[in-house]
Amino acid sequence: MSVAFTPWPAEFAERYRAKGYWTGDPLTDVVERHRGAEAEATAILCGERRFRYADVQRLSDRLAAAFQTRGLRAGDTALVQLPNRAEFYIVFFALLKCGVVPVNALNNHGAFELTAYARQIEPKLAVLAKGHPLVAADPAGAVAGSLTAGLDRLLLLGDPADDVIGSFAWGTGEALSAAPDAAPDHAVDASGVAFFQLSGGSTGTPKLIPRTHDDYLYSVRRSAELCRLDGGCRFLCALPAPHNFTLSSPGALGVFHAGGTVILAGDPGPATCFPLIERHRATWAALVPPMLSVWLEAAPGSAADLSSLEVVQVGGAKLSPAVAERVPERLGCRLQQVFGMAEGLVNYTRLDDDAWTVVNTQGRPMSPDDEVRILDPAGRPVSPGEVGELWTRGPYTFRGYYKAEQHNARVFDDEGFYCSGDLVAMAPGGNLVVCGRNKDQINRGGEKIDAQEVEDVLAGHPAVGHAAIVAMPDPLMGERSCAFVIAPPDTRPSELRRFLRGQGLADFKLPDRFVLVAELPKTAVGKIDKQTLRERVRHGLVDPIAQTEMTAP
Ligand code: AMP
Ligand code: DBH
Repeated sequence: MSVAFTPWPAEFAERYRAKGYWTGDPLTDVVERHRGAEAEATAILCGERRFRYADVQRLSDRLAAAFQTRGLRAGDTALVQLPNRAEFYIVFFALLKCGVVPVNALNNHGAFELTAYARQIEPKLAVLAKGHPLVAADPAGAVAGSLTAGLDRLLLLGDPADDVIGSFAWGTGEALSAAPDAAPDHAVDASGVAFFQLSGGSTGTPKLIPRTHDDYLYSVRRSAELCRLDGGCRFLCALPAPHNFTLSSPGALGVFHAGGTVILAGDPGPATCFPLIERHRATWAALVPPMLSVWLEAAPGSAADLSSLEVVQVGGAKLSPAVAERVPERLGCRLQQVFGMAEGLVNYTRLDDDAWTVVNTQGRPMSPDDEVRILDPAGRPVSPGEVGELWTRGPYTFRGYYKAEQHNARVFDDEGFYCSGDLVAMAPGGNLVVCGRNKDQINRGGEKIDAQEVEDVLAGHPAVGHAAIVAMPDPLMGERSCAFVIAPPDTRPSELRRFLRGQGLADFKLPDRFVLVAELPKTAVGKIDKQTLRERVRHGLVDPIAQTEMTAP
């Protein structure tokens, strides 16, 4: 049994294998390759706990065997939501080793997002931390009922413990049992789906991205090589661990591949991260632009010794050149810009690029076989330097969202190129500059908000006639979200916010600002004219009858 996905056409698969991109190794190879003396090196630092490569191997083997004992089989799926703890990787590798395909939800996703993912994958297993709101709300097993009828195994992770396996318990309270030397019994097909990555989305329904062992392992290996990682790398993982950036660009998996150490941070703020950098002599960190700005403000007055930092990577949203310029002086290290997507294509500025390129561009594709087209609305290539829509295909760019035929028909062309919805221009040297976006999405400091998804939930409120959500420029976050809502003038924005929260929507998706309006502008064909709304927001104009309220940042 395996999970269905849209494969690459045979001639592409053959080429990617012939060129050595796809090796047929499972994604767990990033830890399995470290044997003998190498396996004694520190793979993960998590609070006061240290895990060698040998520990990660043994623990994920035992956990995988325990999953199999409980009846989980290759081709089953799992829904996982864990904080930045070593157990995240141990669970991830354990699932891969028995062919169970996970969705790793971000820790700030709510019941709304989890339910939407569960509906699509119909998981047999959910792995959550003890005290998770879904579990706390209904300990008697309603997680199964609220997520999906097919869920019959719930694994809960307790407090950090010396005995990692012992810190897990089944939802029934039964301890997880696994023999000390247990190992899974399953041969992995590397051309099949390893796990689902999450898309930021722009169509109302969260989309899942099937990533194969072959394609993801290539993206990890190539990223680690491009970033020149070696066993001395100590990577501070401060953004959510499952995010494509921190997982694979080169992220924790790239660091594992190179034999380095992943230092886990519970949050990306300087108060948490600076002491960790000093204590563990961290050499690399990955940040989104707003957090980089916070670090740049905090660094000069901080007593922490940040001198071990060699590279700070920034991605997820557009970094302004003015902020980028300050990195070497304030943090005493190099900057690398990373423009990636969970769908595949990742662009990096190179470590030896000139200062102009590093400050002003979002880098270039990592693979010689990444194909990029920048097209005008008529589908014609734009001239160099002109802005157009980014289309791409390549050895680690997917060929279709999971169970989304209609949407796939819209975002892929006949040749298998995927339209990312980003507006980019090609700078000298083949580097891309992100200039905007052609998708109905708000990028709130790297966190993507699907406008239609929030509009649909909002429309469920009895007082709301219609809602349209657009981006609102913000000096720190880049963008925040502004909801124009047709509702009676006495509607309280705080009530709308409470309603959205009550629907289990992730907090970062709650509109930062509500504007109540009598009607919404329409385009000539009668669609809501978001361009006009964006103009209104940009010029600080709101409808005369509008009621607005700002939320605290
Ligand atoms: P996701 O679909 O959630 O993986 O988000 C990928 C999207 O994030 C890209 O298509 C871009 O819109 C945006 N993005 C990622 N990195 C950057 C960057 N360095 N600069 C500008 N936008 C970025
Ligand atoms: O925003 C992203 O999705 C992203 C950013 C940087 C990404 O997927 C990546 C690097 O791989």
